Amino acid sequence: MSRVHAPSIFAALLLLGCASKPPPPLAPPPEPQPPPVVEETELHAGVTPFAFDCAPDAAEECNALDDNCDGTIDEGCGYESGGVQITVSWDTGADIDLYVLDPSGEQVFYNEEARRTAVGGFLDHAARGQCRPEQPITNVENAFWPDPTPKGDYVVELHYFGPCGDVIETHVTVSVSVHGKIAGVYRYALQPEERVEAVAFQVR
Ligand SMILES: [Ca+2]
Ligand SMILES: [Ca+2]
Repeated sequence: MSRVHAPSIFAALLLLGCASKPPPPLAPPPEPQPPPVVEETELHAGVTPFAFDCAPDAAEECNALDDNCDGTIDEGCGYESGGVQITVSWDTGADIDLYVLDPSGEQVFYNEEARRTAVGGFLDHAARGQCRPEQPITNVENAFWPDPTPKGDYVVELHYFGPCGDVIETHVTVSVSVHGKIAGVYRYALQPEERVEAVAFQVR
């Protein structure tokens, strides 16, 4: 005569209970979000949109331009892109600094304690022109924000910190990429010691 142990009956009942229980409803898939859009771009007097002519077969250079039209600025140069990427370059040995006020209300810039903001902004490449000629890529600064793109206001400020040699006007290029697309390319002739809110835009 076979014996049935109490734990076996318990296990069988448990299995039966599980089998008769309807599976929990699946969570609905997340609603697809519309891609972010850039609105209300404002340019400081003297800042001009630059119709840069990219080419898909071009080599990507470290120049604050999306040479190969893939929507990412300067990939391969050692700094990052993301939900938002803002890159500046300039054409002299001057020390030019990029400041960006972002939707958190904080500003990223070169200072070690100001390189990150609450919404993930990060100035990951600072440069000092010919003041630090030993530095790699001396005339590009780059900041990026992660995906999903933080929504809100961005203000791009440029500062001619020091000439590092000849005190001369410096032509600065600013490129903005949002969610993998170039949102704008701008140029401005920055004067020695000038500090200017060059470009402002909203991401919605
Ligand atoms: Ca590119
Ligand atoms: Ca480039």
